[in-house]
Amino acid sequence: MLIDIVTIFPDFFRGPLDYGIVRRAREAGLVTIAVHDLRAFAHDRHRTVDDRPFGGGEGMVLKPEPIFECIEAMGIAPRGGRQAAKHSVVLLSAQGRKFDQSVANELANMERLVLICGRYEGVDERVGRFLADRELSIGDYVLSGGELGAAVIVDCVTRLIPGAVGNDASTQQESFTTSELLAGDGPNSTCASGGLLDYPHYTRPADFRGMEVPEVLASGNHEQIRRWRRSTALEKTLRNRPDLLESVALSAEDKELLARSKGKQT
Ligand code: 9D3
Repeated sequence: MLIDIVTIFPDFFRGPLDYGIVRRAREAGLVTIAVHDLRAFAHDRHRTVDDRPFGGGEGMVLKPEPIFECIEAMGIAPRGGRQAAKHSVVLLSAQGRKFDQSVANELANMERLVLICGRYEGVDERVGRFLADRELSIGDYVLSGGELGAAVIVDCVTRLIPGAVGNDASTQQESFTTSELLAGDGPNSTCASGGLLDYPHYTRPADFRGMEVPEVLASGNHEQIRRWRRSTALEKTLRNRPDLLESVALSAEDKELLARSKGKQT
């Protein structure tokens, strides 16, 4: 997969994409990340990429010409042929649809993905309407620009490329993996899955400054461990993300475990 990032801060991406799974995926040739300096597509002496908003108001707006010309210079399919070519052009903006794991799955099927980073007060609307295929936000908070969003999307999408993560099963069972993808591995698996938050993890020492690991985990009783993990995953989801419980199919055992934990809530 080829990922192109269009930004006025190309140096921003020295670092965040050079670690862990993304680094290994790049080294293995599973993904190539090309960072493009938008200012290279400005025409004037001052390499201007922004201008004042029509209609007045605060701040500056990224001009359309450098962005259109940058994408046109990259050999991206025209909008009509994007689906067939498996190319996708994404504008990162605070006004976009919210990025989530199902959007990540769609983007991971592309052969080429272009991420345009917004800056200043915004991007000329014609970029979103006539050049990009979609406009994405990474969440309901105000960032200074799209660069962090692009880094988030690169990380999330790269780890979905087959071979990028050592153990294929582990990507399939993470929190937030959509339930469709979990067909064949129902909510009774030992890993928290199917849209619940993950269960708590512990490693040695068994007693750290008097903070003890739950006894059941050292019991060797795999059925009890499975029930404890499912129960704690349900509890944690109820406490931190009750919205997730609404779109998850709970088994009879889940309902029993939840009812029991609701009785002794801390
Ligand atoms: C007056 C309204 N502005 C807030 C000060 C709107 C605004 C403009 C530009 C808000 C944010 C930005 C810059 N943000 C992004 O480009 C951005 C973003 C975000 O702010 N939140 C979540 N995801 C993203 S992706 C790009």
